[in-house]
This record gives sequence, structure tokens and C-alpha cells, in this order.
Amino acid sequence: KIRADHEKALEEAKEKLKKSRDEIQAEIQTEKNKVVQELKKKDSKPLPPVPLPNLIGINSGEPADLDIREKRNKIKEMMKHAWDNYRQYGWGHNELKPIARKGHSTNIFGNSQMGATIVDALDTLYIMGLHDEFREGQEWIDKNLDFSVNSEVSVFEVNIRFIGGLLAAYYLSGQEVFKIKAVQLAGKLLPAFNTPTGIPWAMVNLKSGVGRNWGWASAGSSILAEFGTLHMEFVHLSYLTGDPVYYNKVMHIRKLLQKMDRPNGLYPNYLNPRTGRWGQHHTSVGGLGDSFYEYLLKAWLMSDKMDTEARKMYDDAIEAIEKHLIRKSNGGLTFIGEWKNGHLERKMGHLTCFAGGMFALGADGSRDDKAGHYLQLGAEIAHTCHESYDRTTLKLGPEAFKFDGGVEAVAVRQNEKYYILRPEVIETYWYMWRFTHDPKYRQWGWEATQAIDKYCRVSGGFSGVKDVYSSSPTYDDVQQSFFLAETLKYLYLLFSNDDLLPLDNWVFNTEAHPLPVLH
Ligand code: DMJ
Repeated sequence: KIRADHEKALEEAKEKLKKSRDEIQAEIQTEKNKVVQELKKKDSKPLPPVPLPNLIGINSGEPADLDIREKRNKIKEMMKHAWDNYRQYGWGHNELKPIARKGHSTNIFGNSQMGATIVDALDTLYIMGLHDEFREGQEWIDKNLDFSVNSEVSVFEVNIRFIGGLLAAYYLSGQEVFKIKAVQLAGKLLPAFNTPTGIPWAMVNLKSGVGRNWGWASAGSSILAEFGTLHMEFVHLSYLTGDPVYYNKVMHIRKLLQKMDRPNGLYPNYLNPRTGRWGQHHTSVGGLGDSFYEYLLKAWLMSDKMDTEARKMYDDAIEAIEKHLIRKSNGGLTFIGEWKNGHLERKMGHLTCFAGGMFALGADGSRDDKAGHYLQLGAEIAHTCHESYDRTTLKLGPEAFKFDGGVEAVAVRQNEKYYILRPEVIETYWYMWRFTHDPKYRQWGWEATQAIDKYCRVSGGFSGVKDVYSSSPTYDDVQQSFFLAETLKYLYLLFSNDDLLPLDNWVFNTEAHPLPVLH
């Protein structure tokens, strides 16, 4: 067959070479035009009209208390500082270098300028009432955001920041352009699912559709927190387009996971998309695992609690996590460690701190009515993470902290002492505030606001710091897009009334982009 194909190709080539150069060029041009026309047809296919769900809670949420209002205004001013500087020095780039005052990017966004900060920040601008800035962002997206680029991007990051950001902007503002761009981009991610198992590759080239995995991930594995954090956005895409393709992709992942054995009931962080087998047995509620658990719970909430299969998977997973990963330190701090090949590492990441909010959010509806228990667990994690901030010089939390050899909630290794404007601790304060109204959460949120403003603010925006234990920290010179999407949004909501984006009607994706519950 190979020989026959080869000879056929040679014959065709000989035929072609009989033609003149101009004829050949004309043929190529006709082919090209055909492809362009088809792409255009595909891109401009009108989406079916779908009624916007009944959107509640898009109001100003202005607090009556003067002190709270002033704090909220301060956070809005910080957002404006971050945005204005990005606008001036990094416009169109993915992120900003606030000290060098120029654009910045990392490999998760590929090699093109996709305006990650614009897309990530849109809904925060909208919620804060920064409407001129929102319009500027919308205009840029309308004119410049193009996904037909030869660029290899992270499927997970593009989903949570771009698709999540565009969908939230659409639901909040009703502007069609966001929906259209979200659907176009989703189409570019679909080839990532073309693997022997349907577990997507970590990266995909937006133009060629070729996918692959990170070189560092256990024997060519895909990562739990990456392929397990697509559900919310993909369900919304199917809802908005009437096309089940997105829904089917994520449900296929779920079905596959349900069939697999789990060591000690835990989900390992690595799964090989070719063989369908687990990679290294490493389980964590921080990096590599985190938002997989979050999306099981949120799939249930987003379905108006109809998706009980997701709730069961969440309950099972959390029970195993409590049994094997959650411990109390000698000093009485509850922490979530990491499971590595049968051994518990007594270390917790800043990323893991989001789990306090997750436990509180999942309390209502928990198995055996353990709502009180999970709310308490959320409070304990919030307390531990606050301690990780409070035990530093800058009152900002390190990337990872230990509970070992007399050390409690403190980073030991130099390369774990940085703070890169991450949101997780503040996210947990906000959920805990919504569920308890205990004033300490606002107080802790305000401490973090002041520390960020004092130590991370520079004249060209906000920067991460390399060592939270040093009184004269050096900057990493990156203003992360999630600072505008998440950190500042959660702070703003912490000092707003609860009727701004009530949790009965909105579910926040893992990048803090609010999506409506589909009743
Ligand atoms: C964000 O992009 C998301 O919150 C993600 O789930 C984890 N990490 C960053 C922020 O720290």
C-alpha cells in the first residue's frame, strides 16, 4: 500500500510538472482562497440565539458603612493603577513588566501577544464600574484578538483565563463579541482532545492543532488539574452554541476517571493520555491537583445541584483527602500535605490555600450533613494560611511553607519564599466572609491589601517579590494577569455587599470569572 501510494504521488507530481509555473501558482492560489473562504464561513456562522439566563446581582454592591466603602475604593484605585500602567506600557502584550515598563509573557501563552491581561481583567473592570476601561478592552478584543496564530499554548491556562474571561464578560455585559470570540477560541482547543484516550494534551498549537505534553510531567502524562479544569467553561460553551461537542469532551474525561482505580481513594496528579494509566503517584490539593476538585464541586453548583454525579465524586475525593492528607501540626495548625508514593510530605503551598474556601462552599449539601464540619475545616485552613502571612516580615505569604522539625507555616527553602501576587488566601477569606460574616476575614483581607500596596506597588504597576522574609525585598518584575482577574476582584468583593454576585446565582471559575448557574 505504501508503494502504491508513493507511486500515485509520483504520478501526480509528474502531471503537475507538465504544467507551466504560472498554472501551478494559479492552482495554489485557488486552493488557498478556498481554505480562506471556508474558514471565514466557519468563523462567521451565526450562533443560535440563546436566552441569557436570568442574571441576578450585577449591581454596584456598595456598602453603607463609610469605612468599608473607603477600603473598597482603595482596592478600586489599585485596580486602576494596575490597569493604567498595563495600558500605557504593556498594551496588547500578555502581561506587564512594571519595573522595566514593557510587555511580558511566558510559555503558557505561546509566542504571540494575546492580551491576556485585557481578557483576564475585563469582568473585574465591569464589576468595579470602570466602564471606560472596560470599553477600551472590548475594542481591543474586537479588533485585535485573533486565534489563527502559529502559537503553542497551554490548553488549561487559555481555558481558565481566556474562555472563562470572555464568557464572564459576555454574561455581565451582554456584548456578543465576547461570546463569539470564546467560541472561536474553543474551536482551536478541540484538537487537543485527539489523543488515544480523549484525555487532552497539555499544549496545543492554535494553527496546526498539534498537541503535546510538558516534558517535565511524569512520563509524558497529562495533568489532573489541567484536563480536570475544563468542565465549567465547556458546559457553558455547549449551552451558548447548542453544540454538544464541548459537553461531550468533558463528560468523556469524567467517565474515564470514574472507571479507574484510585490508590487509597486518591487521584494521582498524572495520567498518561496514550495508555490511560496513572503516572507517578503524587496527590496534591495544591499545584497539579487543585482545581480538579474545585470543578467537581462547581459542576454540581453550576447545574443548580442537578449534577449529583459530580457531587459524589467531590465527596469521595474530599473524604480520601481528609483521611490521608489533612493533619494538625504540633502547634495546632490544620494543614493539607502532599502524598508522594505512600509518604506524606508536611508541606503546604500557597495554591492549596484556596481549599479553605472550597470546603466552605461545599459545606451545604455535604454527605451525612457534615456542613458544620466542613465550614470549620474551611475556617481552620483560612487561619493556617493567615498565619503563613503573619509569620513573614512583609505580611505576605510565601509560595510554600512547612510543618516539620519545629517549623510551622514558614518557608524553609529560599526558592519557596516568593509571593507573586497570588489570590488563593484572599479567595478563602472572601468565601469565609460570605458564609460567616466574621469580621476577622475583612480584617485579614485588609492586612493583605495594605501589604500588597506597600511592598508590591511600584510606579509602573504591581510586582511580585522574591523573599517575603526580607525587609528589603527584590522584585520579580511581573504583574501577573491573575492579579487583576482574581486578587483584586476577591478583595473588592470582600468589601462589597453580598448581593453583588450572590453565590446562589453565580459560580466563579478557578480564575475568578463568574459564570451563571444554569437553572
Ligand atoms: C490562577 O491562574 C488560577 O487560580 C489557577 O487555578 C491557579 N493559579 C493561578 C493563581 O495563583
